Amino acid sequence: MPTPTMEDYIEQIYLLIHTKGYARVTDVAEALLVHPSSVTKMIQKLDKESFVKYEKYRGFILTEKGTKIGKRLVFRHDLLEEFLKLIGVDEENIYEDVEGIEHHLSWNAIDRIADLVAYFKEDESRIEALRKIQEQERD
Ligand SMILES: [Mn+2]
Repeated sequence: MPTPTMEDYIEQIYLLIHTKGYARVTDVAEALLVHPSSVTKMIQKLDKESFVKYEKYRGFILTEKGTKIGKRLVFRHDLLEEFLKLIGVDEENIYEDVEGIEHHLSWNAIDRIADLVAYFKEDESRIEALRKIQEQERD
């Protein structure tokens, strides 16, 4: 199991590969606001655990295992953003909140949150009912 920090790296590498087609040490450093030397160190660690394949001077790619996990991590991040938005969390808090909680929920909890998001999306009136309660709370 990857640690929270490893998860952040795998998630960013997956995103970079899927938006730019490749991930370089500098891109990852920029995305995670860390020093490139930290990225190199982490890439070596991820290589040891078979999440990436690191080739000196040629960069690195996600392995099949890394890609599979990266996809789940991005899904989890996006789902939690959708969930917080749905329950009415202010836009400016959403990204930071998700970054703060995403590593600390079980996949069981993630699946149940996915059910709840699906429940709300299935019928728009459910969201409206929630908004009504929230308006009453504010008065
Ligand atoms: Mn994230």
